[in-house]
Amino acid sequence: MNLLESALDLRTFLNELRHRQDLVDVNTEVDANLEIAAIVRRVYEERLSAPLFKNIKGALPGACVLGAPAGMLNNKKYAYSRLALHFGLRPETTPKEILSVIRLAMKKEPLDACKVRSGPVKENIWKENDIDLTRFPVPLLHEKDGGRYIGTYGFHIVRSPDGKWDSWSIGRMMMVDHNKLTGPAISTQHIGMIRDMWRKEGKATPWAFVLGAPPAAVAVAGMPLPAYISEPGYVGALLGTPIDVVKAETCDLWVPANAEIVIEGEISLDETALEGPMGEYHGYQHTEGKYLPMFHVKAITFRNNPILPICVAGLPPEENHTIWGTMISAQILEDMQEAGMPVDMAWCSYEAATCWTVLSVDTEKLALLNTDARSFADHIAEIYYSTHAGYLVPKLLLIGNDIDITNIDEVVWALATRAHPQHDFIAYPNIPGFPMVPYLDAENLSAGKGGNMIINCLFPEQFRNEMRAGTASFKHSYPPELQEKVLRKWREYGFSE
Ligand SMILES: Cc1cc2nc3c(=O)[nH]c(=O)nc-3n(C[C@H](O)[C@H](O)[C@H](O)COP(=O)(O)O)c2cc1C
Ligand SMILES: [Mn+2]
Repeated sequence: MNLLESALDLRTFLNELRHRQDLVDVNTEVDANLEIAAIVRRVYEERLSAPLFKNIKGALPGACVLGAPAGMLNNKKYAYSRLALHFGLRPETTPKEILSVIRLAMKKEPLDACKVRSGPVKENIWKENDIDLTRFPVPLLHEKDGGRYIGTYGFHIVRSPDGKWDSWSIGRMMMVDHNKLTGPAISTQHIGMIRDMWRKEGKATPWAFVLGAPPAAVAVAGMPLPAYISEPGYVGALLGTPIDVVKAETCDLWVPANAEIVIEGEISLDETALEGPMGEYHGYQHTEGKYLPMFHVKAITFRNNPILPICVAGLPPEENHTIWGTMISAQILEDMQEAGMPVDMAWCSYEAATCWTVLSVDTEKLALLNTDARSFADHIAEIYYSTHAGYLVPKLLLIGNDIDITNIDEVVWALATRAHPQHDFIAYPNIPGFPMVPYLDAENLSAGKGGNMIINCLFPEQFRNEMRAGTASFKHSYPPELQEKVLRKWREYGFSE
């Protein structure tokens, strides 16, 4: 097992998956026009091994596409193994352990990327007339998408004009033509904040976009770390070793040396292009596109036989849930504990498509606050929605820590049986929220708010660290000796496991 190296290098990551029989090398010819995406969709939905497409109709010879880089597995024990490998963690790692590792890095000093002179990403360099995005196997992901997306699992690199803040962030990139792209740069996301700084100076934003970066770097680029924190330094701290970077060809940005493909250029000052629609993280396919910033390509560098990783967004679980949801959960848990809240776990249930977060409330600590449901919810709302991470996820469930909030069955049970319809569903219509949430109406969208809600699933007794009723279950309704006996004799009774 080569765990740390897998977090640092996509090709090592793939070899490790292959070794575990969690990679399917697809040598049959496939079409980037919908066929690849349909296969990847089925892989997510059936929780199968990641496909590596090696024979793509009409593409640059040797170019490959990797699907479902952080998809889930059916096998319960290894369900999170592909996600865990992004951080160099063993296949049995649980969500709680993943969050601990991510949070530990927040307490460490940043370890800045290491500037090196060259690397595999410079094996091929296209400039000026050589630039042609269409030579890559840029997939059409859903029948009703407004264009082909080269970037669904890649990250933007931008730097503040004063040079103090390097931002790495995942964002989708649609191909406009052979040397232009378009995609979101929302002004509450860091790419948008930094672009606004450049625009204030009347300048286009120097920009690079990285595909096939070290898996840990991709995961961190999908993490809502607070503003002014540079993701590259954080990834270094997370892995205990810096990421090697090389200088871009056309601007003073530094890009991962072993990336598969780097597209560089600038984000236009005010030029736009029609982007989308695209099947999205919440599971819906909108029908209208939007005018979003134009990205001009000035150079492309790539490895021999480049691998393009993709996420085919839609119904969970895909990377908008397994990566984005997990990274958001880690940041929210940190923010809640920093604010002194009695919260021992946070989890964006993948099944809720990154539209709700569950907080596990430590009822022993809750009782010390001597509070009630409404005051507690109001206090949590004030903290949660004001954070960069909490702002992204509109619904928040509060559940006592007798429940394992990473187990969706238990969460549904608590939601259905503990939240009182008259006073536990508390809307916060005046707190601003993320505009991509699918149930927002036109009025909400123009006001930038209206979609936020806390659902209190704590019984009133839990505010005194008491319980309304015991649980009727194998674990709770029988003496431990009897449970042991039953487990010991399980096969003797005639069950196979
Ligand atoms: C697969 C995937 C796709 C994503 N696509 C987008 C996107 O298109 N637009 C966006 O604003 N955020 C997108 N995100 C979420 C951002 O990457 C995330 O909010 C991150 O925190 C942004 O970086 P920042 O906090 O430095 O702004 C995506 C995340 C993942 C994992
Ligand atoms: Mn950031």
